[in-house]
Amino acid sequence: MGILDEIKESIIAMKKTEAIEFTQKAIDEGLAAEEVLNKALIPAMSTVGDQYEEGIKFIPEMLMSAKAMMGTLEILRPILTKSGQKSKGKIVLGTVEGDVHDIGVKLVGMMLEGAGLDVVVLGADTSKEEFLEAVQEHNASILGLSALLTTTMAGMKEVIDFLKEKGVRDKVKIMVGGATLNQRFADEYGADGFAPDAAQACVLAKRLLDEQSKQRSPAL
Ligand code: B1M
Repeated sequence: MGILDEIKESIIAMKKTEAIEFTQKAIDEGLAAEEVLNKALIPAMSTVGDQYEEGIKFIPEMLMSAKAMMGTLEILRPILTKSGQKSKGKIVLGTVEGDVHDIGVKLVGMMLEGAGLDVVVLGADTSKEEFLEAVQEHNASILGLSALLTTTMAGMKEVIDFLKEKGVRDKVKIMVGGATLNQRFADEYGADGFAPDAAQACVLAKRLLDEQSKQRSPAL
């Protein structure tokens, strides 16, 4: 079995220590962090989700695999977050209220940091009031909302509507993402953009920052 399969299988098998060791080995052998992510870590979690649906895994097992995945992400963090660039702008990120999934949003945060943004990750189960407070406190250029459940994704619209009600919506760009989302929902909720994965989130954030700076200082 190749090293990427070893990582993937150890996450699926909920073996955190092994998963971390194999990830470190892969990096030491010269594999790119993105390759480890896209060919081992993300496919592992996708298999875990399938096994949950098939009744092979239950919530405690899904959680143990998630912990193994988080452990491997800590090995990749210094590589993914290294940017060497001056801050391009600030983004506040979090998963909406009622949703405990935070691996994706943390990963997106690491990649955005690596792309040169100043990132504040609020984590999972974040209320609309907490989002508003963080956007104002950090004077964020972008707010990023994540949701993994069909039952929680409408929470994004609640956050956006709340920001409108408080007069803050026009001061911040809003991007959304998460496995259950797509562009249609993003438009319906009134977001400025949707990204299907962390790499696309970096492209989108840069576009939104450009739009934001043009709006804040329009050409004379
Ligand atoms: Co949950 N879970 N889970 N779970 N879980 C899913 C999401 C599910 C698809 C599994 C399945 O049935 N196949 C399913 C949702 C079905 C649906 O609603 N359509 C599900 C369910 C049902 C549940 C519970 C309701 C189960 C229950 O209690 N009966 C429950 C929910 C509790 C709650 O939130 N209230 C639950 C609980 C859990 C655990 C706690 C055990 C654990 C989460 C641990 C944690 O996050 N700390 C867990 C896990 C691990 C999963 C799966 C297996 C993996 C999720 C993950 O971390 N993926 C997941 C199955 C799956 O996704 N296929 C599943 C890896 C991560 C890197 O990807 O988060 O998609 P992802 O993020 C991606 C993109 O989506 C995107 O970029 C990321 C990187 O590429 N992205 C953004 C994400 N946010 C973004 C934001 C952006 C841009 C892009 O801009 C701001």
